[in-house]
Amino acid sequence: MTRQLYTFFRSSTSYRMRIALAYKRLGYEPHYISLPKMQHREAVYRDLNPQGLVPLLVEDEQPLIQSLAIIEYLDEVYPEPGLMPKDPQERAYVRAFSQIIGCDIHPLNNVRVLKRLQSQFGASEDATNEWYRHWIAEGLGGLEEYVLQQRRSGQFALGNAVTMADVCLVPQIFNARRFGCELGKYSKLNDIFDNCMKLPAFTETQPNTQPDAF
Ligand SMILES: N[C@@H](CCC(=O)N[C@@H](CS)C(=O)NCC(=O)O)C(=O)O
Repeated sequence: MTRQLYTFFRSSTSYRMRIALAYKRLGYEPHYISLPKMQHREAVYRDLNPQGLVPLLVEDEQPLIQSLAIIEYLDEVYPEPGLMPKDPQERAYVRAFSQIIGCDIHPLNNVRVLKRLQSQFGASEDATNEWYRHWIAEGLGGLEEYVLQQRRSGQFALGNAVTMADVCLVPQIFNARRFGCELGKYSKLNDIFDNCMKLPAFTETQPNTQPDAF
Protein backbone atom coordinates (compact mmCIF):
# COMPACT_ATOMS: atom_id res chain seq x y z
CA MET A 1 0.00 0.00 0.00
CA THR A 2 1.37 3.41 -0.96
CA ARG A 3 -0.27 6.69 0.03
CA GLN A 4 0.61 10.26 -0.93
CA LEU A 5 -1.13 13.44 0.22
CA TYR A 6 -0.82 16.60 -1.85
CA THR A 7 -1.32 19.41 0.63
CA PHE A 8 -0.77 23.12 1.27
CA PHE A 9 -0.31 24.14 4.90
CA ARG A 10 -2.86 26.96 4.89
CA SER A 11 -5.51 25.18 2.84
CA SER A 12 -8.43 24.28 5.10
CA THR A 13 -9.45 21.38 2.88
CA SER A 14 -5.90 19.97 3.09
CA TYR A 15 -6.06 20.38 6.87
CA ARG A 16 -9.27 18.31 6.85
CA MET A 17 -7.32 15.51 5.19
CA ARG A 18 -4.37 15.77 7.57
CA ILE A 19 -6.73 15.53 10.56
CA ALA A 20 -8.65 12.53 9.16
CA LEU A 21 -5.46 10.64 8.31
CA ALA A 22 -3.88 11.40 11.69
CA TYR A 23 -7.06 10.43 13.55
CA LYS A 24 -7.08 7.09 11.77
CA ARG A 25 -3.31 6.77 12.22
CA LEU A 26 -2.73 6.37 8.50
CA GLY A 27 0.75 7.38 7.36
CA TYR A 28 1.47 9.07 4.04
CA GLU A 29 4.18 10.65 1.98
CA PRO A 30 3.49 14.41 1.84
CA HIS A 31 3.80 16.42 -1.37
CA TYR A 32 3.73 20.16 -0.81
CA ILE A 33 1.80 22.15 -3.39
CA SER A 34 2.22 25.91 -3.08
CA LEU A 35 -0.95 27.84 -3.91
CA PRO A 36 0.85 31.24 -4.02
CA LYS A 37 3.31 29.74 -6.53
CA MET A 38 0.32 28.35 -8.49
CA GLN A 39 1.74 24.83 -8.41
CA HIS A 40 -1.83 23.51 -8.29
CA ARG A 41 -2.33 24.80 -11.84
CA GLU A 42 0.79 23.17 -13.30
CA ALA A 43 0.25 20.46 -15.93
CA VAL A 44 2.12 17.83 -13.94
CA TYR A 45 -0.28 18.31 -11.01
CA ARG A 46 -3.39 18.57 -13.19
CA ASP A 47 -2.52 15.20 -14.68
CA LEU A 48 -3.28 13.84 -11.20
CA ASN A 49 -6.10 16.23 -10.28
CA PRO A 50 -7.74 17.72 -13.38
CA GLN A 51 -9.66 20.16 -11.15
CA GLY A 52 -6.38 21.82 -10.14
CA LEU A 53 -7.20 22.11 -6.42
CA VAL A 54 -5.75 20.68 -3.21
CA PRO A 55 -6.03 18.28 -1.49
CA LEU A 56 -5.35 15.16 -3.50
CA LEU A 57 -4.84 11.74 -1.98
CA VAL A 58 -3.24 8.98 -4.02
CA GLU A 59 -3.65 5.43 -2.74
CA ASP A 60 -1.93 2.68 -4.67
CA GLU A 61 -1.60 5.06 -7.62
CA GLN A 62 -5.35 5.80 -7.58
CA PRO A 63 -6.02 9.57 -7.34
CA LEU A 64 -8.83 10.59 -4.99
CA ILE A 65 -10.18 14.15 -4.90
CA GLN A 66 -12.76 16.19 -2.93
CA SER A 67 -12.04 16.15 0.79
CA LEU A 68 -15.53 15.07 1.94
CA ALA A 69 -15.59 12.19 -0.56
CA ILE A 70 -12.08 11.18 0.52
CA ILE A 71 -13.00 11.23 4.22
CA GLU A 72 -15.99 8.97 3.58
CA TYR A 73 -13.79 6.71 1.43
CA LEU A 74 -11.22 6.44 4.23
CA ASP A 75 -13.99 5.66 6.70
CA GLU A 76 -15.27 2.83 4.52
CA VAL A 77 -11.84 1.30 3.91
CA TYR A 78 -10.40 1.94 7.39
CA PRO A 79 -13.51 1.97 9.65
CA GLU A 80 -11.76 2.23 13.03
CA PRO A 81 -11.70 4.71 14.58
CA GLY A 82 -14.85 5.82 12.79
CA LEU A 83 -15.55 9.32 11.52
CA MET A 84 -19.13 8.59 10.41
CA PRO A 85 -21.86 7.41 12.80
CA LYS A 86 -23.83 4.23 12.00
CA ASP A 87 -27.31 5.66 12.65
CA PRO A 88 -28.80 7.12 9.40
CA GLN A 89 -30.25 10.20 11.13
CA GLU A 90 -26.92 10.91 12.77
CA ARG A 91 -25.11 10.38 9.46
CA ALA A 92 -27.47 12.87 7.82
CA TYR A 93 -26.69 15.37 10.59
CA VAL A 94 -22.92 14.87 10.24
CA ARG A 95 -23.14 15.24 6.46
CA ALA A 96 -25.35 18.34 6.74
CA PHE A 97 -22.94 19.94 9.24
CA SER A 98 -19.97 19.11 7.01
CA GLN A 99 -21.70 20.36 3.86
CA ILE A 100 -22.67 23.70 5.44
CA ILE A 101 -18.92 24.26 5.70
CA GLY A 102 -17.74 22.34 2.63
CA CYS A 103 -20.44 23.40 0.16
CA ASP A 104 -21.89 26.66 1.47
CA ILE A 105 -19.10 28.50 3.33
CA HIS A 106 -15.74 27.40 1.92
CA PRO A 107 -16.43 27.75 -1.84
CA LEU A 108 -17.51 31.40 -1.51
CA ASN A 109 -14.25 32.26 0.23
CA ASN A 110 -11.83 30.13 -1.77
CA VAL A 111 -8.63 31.79 -3.02
CA ARG A 112 -9.73 31.76 -6.66
CA VAL A 113 -13.03 33.48 -5.75
CA LEU A 114 -11.30 36.18 -3.70
CA LYS A 115 -8.78 36.75 -6.50
CA ARG A 116 -11.58 36.97 -9.07
CA LEU A 117 -13.38 39.64 -7.04
CA GLN A 118 -10.22 41.71 -7.33
CA SER A 119 -9.30 40.98 -10.96
CA GLN A 120 -12.80 41.17 -12.48
CA PHE A 121 -14.55 43.69 -10.27
CA GLY A 122 -11.61 45.71 -8.91
CA ALA A 123 -12.43 44.86 -5.27
CA SER A 124 -9.91 46.31 -2.82
CA GLU A 125 -8.25 44.19 -0.16
CA ASP A 126 -10.61 45.71 2.45
CA ALA A 127 -13.66 44.89 0.33
CA THR A 128 -12.41 41.33 -0.24
CA ASN A 129 -11.89 40.83 3.49
CA GLU A 130 -15.39 42.22 4.11
CA TRP A 131 -16.78 39.69 1.62
CA TYR A 132 -14.93 36.90 3.45
CA ARG A 133 -16.24 38.01 6.85
CA HIS A 134 -19.80 38.38 5.55
CA TRP A 135 -19.99 34.76 4.38
CA ILE A 136 -18.37 33.50 7.58
CA ALA A 137 -20.94 35.35 9.70
CA GLU A 138 -23.79 34.06 7.55
CA GLY A 139 -22.43 30.50 7.45
CA LEU A 140 -21.21 30.00 11.00
CA GLY A 141 -24.25 31.85 12.38
CA GLY A 142 -26.54 29.35 10.64
CA LEU A 143 -24.35 26.44 11.70
CA GLU A 144 -24.44 27.48 15.37
CA GLU A 145 -28.26 27.70 15.21
CA TYR A 146 -28.45 24.31 13.49
CA VAL A 147 -26.35 22.63 16.19
CA LEU A 148 -28.48 24.18 18.94
CA GLN A 149 -31.70 23.14 17.18
CA GLN A 150 -30.53 19.55 16.69
CA ARG A 151 -29.39 19.02 20.31
CA ARG A 152 -27.00 16.28 19.19
CA SER A 153 -23.72 17.86 20.24
CA GLY A 154 -21.67 16.98 23.29
CA GLN A 155 -17.95 17.51 23.55
CA PHE A 156 -17.95 17.34 19.76
CA ALA A 157 -20.42 18.14 16.98
CA LEU A 158 -22.12 14.78 17.51
CA GLY A 159 -21.99 13.60 21.10
CA ASN A 160 -18.63 12.72 22.56
CA ALA A 161 -16.86 11.15 19.59
CA VAL A 162 -15.04 12.90 16.76
CA THR A 163 -16.77 12.81 13.38
CA MET A 164 -16.30 14.31 9.92
CA ALA A 165 -18.22 17.36 11.20
CA ASP A 166 -15.41 18.24 13.63
CA VAL A 167 -12.82 17.56 10.93
CA CYS A 168 -14.53 20.25 8.82
CA LEU A 169 -15.18 22.74 11.61
CA VAL A 170 -11.67 23.18 13.00
CA PRO A 171 -9.94 24.19 9.72
CA GLN A 172 -12.77 26.62 8.93
CA ILE A 173 -12.34 28.31 12.32
CA PHE A 174 -8.57 28.57 11.71
CA ASN A 175 -9.21 30.35 8.41
CA ALA A 176 -11.87 32.62 9.89
CA ARG A 177 -9.45 33.68 12.64
CA ARG A 178 -6.78 34.44 10.04
CA PHE A 179 -9.18 36.85 8.35
CA GLY A 180 -10.00 38.53 11.67
CA CYS A 181 -13.63 37.36 11.86
CA GLU A 182 -15.57 38.02 15.06
CA LEU A 183 -16.27 34.50 16.38
CA GLY A 184 -17.07 35.11 20.05
CA LYS A 185 -20.82 34.65 19.69
CA TYR A 186 -20.61 31.09 18.38
CA SER A 187 -20.28 29.58 21.85
CA LYS A 188 -21.26 26.04 20.88
CA LEU A 189 -18.90 25.95 17.90
CA ASN A 190 -16.12 27.46 20.05
CA ASP A 191 -16.60 24.76 22.69
CA ILE A 192 -16.38 22.03 20.06
CA PHE A 193 -13.28 23.70 18.59
CA ASP A 194 -11.60 23.87 22.02
CA ASN A 195 -12.32 20.19 22.70
CA CYS A 196 -10.94 19.16 19.31
CA MET A 197 -7.77 21.14 19.99
CA LYS A 198 -7.04 18.89 22.97
CA LEU A 199 -6.45 16.01 20.54
CA PRO A 200 -3.13 15.36 18.77
CA ALA A 201 -4.86 14.60 15.45
CA PHE A 202 -5.99 18.24 15.36
CA THR A 203 -3.00 19.97 16.95
CA GLU A 204 -0.18 18.09 15.24
CA THR A 205 -1.63 18.74 11.80
CA GLN A 206 -2.45 22.43 12.21
CA PRO A 207 -1.20 24.83 9.53
CA ASN A 208 1.73 26.51 11.29
CA THR A 209 3.30 23.15 12.28
CA GLN A 210 3.58 21.97 8.70
CA PRO A 211 6.98 21.75 6.98
CA ASP A 212 5.75 23.93 4.12
CA ALA A 213 4.51 26.71 6.46
CA PHE A 214 6.03 30.15 5.94
N1 LIG B 1 -14.49 20.97 -2.51
C1 LIG B 1 -13.07 20.78 -2.57
C2 LIG B 1 -12.43 22.15 -2.49
C3 LIG B 1 -10.94 22.12 -2.73
C4 LIG B 1 -10.39 23.54 -2.75
O1 LIG B 1 -11.05 24.48 -3.19
N2 LIG B 1 -9.14 23.71 -2.27
C5 LIG B 1 -8.55 25.02 -2.21
C6 LIG B 1 -7.65 25.16 -1.01
S1 LIG B 1 -8.54 25.10 0.50
C7 LIG B 1 -7.73 25.29 -3.44
O2 LIG B 1 -7.08 24.40 -3.97
N3 LIG B 1 -7.74 26.54 -3.90
C8 LIG B 1 -6.96 26.95 -5.00
C9 LIG B 1 -7.56 28.11 -5.70
O3 LIG B 1 -8.60 28.60 -5.27
O4 LIG B 1 -6.96 28.54 -6.69
C10 LIG B 1 -12.59 19.85 -1.45
O5 LIG B 1 -13.28 19.78 -0.43
O6 LIG B 1 -11.58 19.16 -1.62
